[in-house]
Formats: sequence, structure tokens, C-alpha cells
Amino acid sequence: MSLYRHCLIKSMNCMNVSSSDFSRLLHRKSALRCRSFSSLISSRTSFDLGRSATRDSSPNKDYYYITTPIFYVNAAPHIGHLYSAVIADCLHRYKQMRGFTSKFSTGTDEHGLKIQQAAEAAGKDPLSFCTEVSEKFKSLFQSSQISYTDYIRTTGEQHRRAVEHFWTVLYDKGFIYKGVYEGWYSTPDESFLTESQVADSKDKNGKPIKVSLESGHQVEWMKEENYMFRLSEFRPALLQWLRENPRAVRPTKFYNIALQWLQEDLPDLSVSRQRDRLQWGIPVPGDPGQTVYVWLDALVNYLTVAGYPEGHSQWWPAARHVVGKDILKFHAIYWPAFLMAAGVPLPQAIYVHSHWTVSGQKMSKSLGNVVDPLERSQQYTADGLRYFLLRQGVLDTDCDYYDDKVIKLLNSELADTLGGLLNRCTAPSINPEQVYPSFCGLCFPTEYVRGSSERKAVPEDYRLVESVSRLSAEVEHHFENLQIYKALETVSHCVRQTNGFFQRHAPWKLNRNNPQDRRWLDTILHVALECLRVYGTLLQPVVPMTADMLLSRLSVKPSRRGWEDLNFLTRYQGENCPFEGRTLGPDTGILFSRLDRTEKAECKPKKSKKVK
Ligand code: ME8
Repeated sequence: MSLYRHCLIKSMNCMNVSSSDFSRLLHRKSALRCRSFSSLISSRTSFDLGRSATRDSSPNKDYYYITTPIFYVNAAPHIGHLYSAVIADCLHRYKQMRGFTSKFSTGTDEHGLKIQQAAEAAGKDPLSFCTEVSEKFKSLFQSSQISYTDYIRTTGEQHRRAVEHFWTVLYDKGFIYKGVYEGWYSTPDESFLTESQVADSKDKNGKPIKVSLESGHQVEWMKEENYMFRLSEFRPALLQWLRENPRAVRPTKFYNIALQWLQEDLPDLSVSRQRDRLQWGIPVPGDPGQTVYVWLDALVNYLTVAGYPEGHSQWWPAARHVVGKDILKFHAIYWPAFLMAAGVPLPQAIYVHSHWTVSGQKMSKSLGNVVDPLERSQQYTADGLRYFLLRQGVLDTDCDYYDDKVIKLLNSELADTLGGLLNRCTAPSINPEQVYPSFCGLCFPTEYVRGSSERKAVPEDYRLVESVSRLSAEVEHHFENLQIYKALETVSHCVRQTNGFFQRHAPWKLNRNNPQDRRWLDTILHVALECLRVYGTLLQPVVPMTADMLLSRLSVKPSRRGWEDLNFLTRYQGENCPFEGRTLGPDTGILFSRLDRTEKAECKPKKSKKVK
């Protein structure tokens, strides 16, 4: 049987069409508005994976386009939302440092039943309700130094045009047909589920209900006339795409999950809802009785920001999506299938992260344990919270949040170790001239010469130089592998080594008036400040304000804070150091204040002591 005939039978089964209607339909060109079988076949060229930008290197190597999920506005932002944004922001800033022109998009997902219901419950008109919550996300992101270049709202006009265009392309190519969807629907997840994805449960009154196995949310049985997307036809192409691009979904754990899903049949996907049930959404082009399914609407946001439909050719090939594990299927299966159908290249990669739990439990409104990121960033500072999330967050495993852990980590790594080191090297008692002092090659010769009279450096000092010289390459490697926590662990290890170096040589015991002591004192400070300069530069994508404060104190101009300026201890290599002899920047206080535990695991910044 021809594929066309097969398609017709399938869709007619959904529509309960009789066999006489079938033969009439078979001869009607407008059937399914799928122009003709030959056009359906020719549209298969859109599966041409050779055209998709699926290798992790953009055709235009200088562009980088990173996105976060767009967040539902049915509730205020929580720590998980901020986490996605912080990961994307860190990668965006890192790529900018590496000389890329980077676009970074985030925003809010404002259509769908759950938003419609939330607005109704709040007694507000949907758009004002969406604007109010969307502003909360925006202001959280702004106060958390999320340096997005684009903030998209799906209720925007430009987005509506992009969705209408995208829909029309899918429809005209014959990938959308009208049928009847009958099955389970989860409104909180805005997701259709098969029988094997639901389980029996009881509501709080003991009444039997069905819930989604994955999210635990209650599902309802739904039967309505919908437009269906021919997802089932894309299984081979999706498999081919994933097999040929093992880095398309990262980390590997999630790549394997996506591959596993493709081992089973993929049912066609309902991509609209009846307008009488869902008004809050984009009407289906040419059929005002139907509303576009919120996930199709939402996914197109990434294209809208790239300039779709007219002008996306510059940015789209550089696209990477940061998403949580809960929405992997939408991004690794539905989205690539939609794009293949529309003849648009696939994104470069999908970066998936796991979830934050709170004191070992899933974060949920009903448990009352939702961590408010705005409140926490006021307590710990924006940089403090960013550092914690990136230092503790591991993409492929869930991480647990509790306040004590934040306080301990920030006090140890930012306040004591990093802040303490800066404080010690710039304290007026040890550095009265407030300069970046000179390095003396006799005290710290390139070769470790046993018994040399002026040499003061000991073998551990050479190990420090070795570690810090390697550091930028290691950080680069970890950033590229999306292991930001490892990059921070490596930096933190070097900061501790530098403190050890300072402590070992106790420069405060040296006599400034003795020329030999003075040369060594200056060398100790020079080495420590060089280390700090490297740490400050590398930490910019993670803690931008703290890094700025540190580098400003060292008098490193913004134009000297790039990756190419990371050359560590050039004087040791016999080259000039552009910072040697410079006056330090003004002292603007403590780099990172120690946090104090108060009742209820709350904390407040404590006055740290500064070395005079
Ligand atoms: O799913 N830990 O929006 P959403 C870490 N609008 N991250 C978490 C998290 C947790 N506990 N909980 C949520 C939607 N997230 C859709 C997306 S995209 C085209 C449409 C993060 O408001 C994580 O990134 O439910 C997750 O994927 C996202 O928030 C879901 O946000």
C-alpha cells in the first residue's frame, strides 16, 4: 500500500470516516491538505540530516546562541529556574571571553491551559497575570546578573507570527492532519500520555485517580478533535540523527535516555486543542476553532529569537538549548522532529541538567519547601548563590539544597580562601606602597637550583607555578565539557595552594629594609597577585561582580581581562609583566563577607575582619 494511502487510512481511523468517504477522499487533492503524495515525498528532503547543524561546531564559528527553557508563569520563579539561567549565563559569558559573538535568550511561556486556569484562580485577565509573573522572572534574572540579550514572551506579536509561519509550513508539507485524540492529558505538564505512562493513585480524599508516572501529576481522560503531527514517521530519522551525533544531547546519560525512547513506537502527537476548552493560546492558522498546542508554540520561541522566519540564518546554526531533565522528551524528540518536518536545521546541542531537591525532598508548593531565589540571593548575594549553584550542581545527578551547605561553602571558598588571600596580599601593613610589586628571578629562578644563595623558592612553590600555569587549559576543558563544578574545584584547589605558599613564606616576618628580604617579599606578593589575577579572570563567567571587584583592586583594566590575557607569571618565563610596578586599584572593602548562621538556618552577612 502506498504511503499516502496508509496515511489516509490512519487519519481516517481517527476521524471515523467510512470506506466510501475514503475513496472519495483518496481522489481529492485537498485531502488532509497534504498537497499530493509526490509533494509529501519531496518534503522528505527536509529530513536530510546533512543539512542539519548537528555537529558541535557551528558553520559560522564565531557565533554562539544559548537558550534557557522559557518558564511557565503560573507561579513565581524558584531556585531550579535560576539554576538553568545561571548555567546558560556562565556559558554565554565564557564564550564571549573566548571571542564569540554570543546571543543568550530566556523568557516566559505564557499560553496554555495551566496559565489560563492560574489567571482565572487569581481573578485576573490572562495577559496582566502573565505580565506580572513574567516581570518577576525578569527582575530575578536582572538582580542575579543573568546577562541575557533577549527576553522572549510567547504572548508577543513577533512570536505569534513565527508560530503561525511554522505551523503553516508543517501543514502545507502534509505533516499535520486532523484527527481525534483520545487519551490521558496532564495539565500541569501540558503533556499527552500513553497508558503505560500513567499509574493508579488516590487524591487527598482517597478518591482513585490516575497520575503521570514521570511527574506524579494527576491526569485526565480527554477526547477531542485535534490536529495531529506525524511524529511516528520521524522515528528512523531521529534515530539516525542521534546515532550520528553522540554529542547532540549531553551529558551521555540523557543521550542514552533519548535513544532508549526511540526504541519504542512513537505515536503521532496532538498539536492543537479545541478552542472552546483552551482559549489562551495562538489560534490555528485557518481554523479559529482550534488553538496551537502550548509545547509547539513554546518550542518555536528559540526560532523566534533567532529571527525566524525571515532572518534566522545567522543565529540558528549556532543554537544550544539548556534544559532540565523534565523536558528532555520535548527537546530531544518532539523539537527535532518538528524542525526536520519544517526543513529547518537541528540545534547544535541540547544540554540537560538534573534537578535540585531540598533537604532530600522534591521541591513542591504542596510541601512548602520551594526555595525562593530572590530571597536567597539577597541573603548570600547574587554571586554567592551563583557560585553555590555552579560549584555544587552536577548535570547528570540531582543535587540537594540546604542553607547550611551554602553558608559553609561560601565562607570557606569565597570569604576565607579567596577573599582572605586578596586581603593578605593587599593589606597596607604588608603592601604599604599599594603596588603590584616586582618579581625577582634570582629569588625564584626558572630552574630549581639547589644551594643557590638568593633562591628562596622551594619545590612546593614550583608545583604552585605549574598548577596555575595549567589552570586556564583545565578550566577551558571543564567548561567545554559542561563540568563547571570541576572548573571551580580546580580553581579552588589552586587558591588553597596559593594561601599555602603565602603562609609558608610568612612575608610579614621579612624585613622591608633589608634589600635581599625586600626582593623576596616583593616576589612573594608578585606571585600571589599573579595567581589572584588568573583566578579573577577565570571566575568572571561564574561570579561576575566578585571577579570585577578583585580585578579592579589589582588594577587590571576591563580590556585586559580576556582569555588571551591569562598568561601567568610572564616574568618567571623571562618576559615583561604589564602589571609590574602598577599602583593597585582603590580598596573597596571586603571581597566576600563571611555569612553568619542565624535561627531557622537563615544567615546574614557578618562584618569580616580586614588585615590592616
Ligand atoms: O517546562 N531543579 O517550564 P517550567 C532544577 N515552559 N531545575 C529545575 C527544577 C529543579 N527542581 N524545576 C524546574 C516548562 N527547573 C516549559 C518549558 S521550553 C520551550 C518550555 C527548571 O516553568 C528546568 O530547566 O516548568 C526545567 O526544565 C524548567 O525549569 C521547567 O520550567
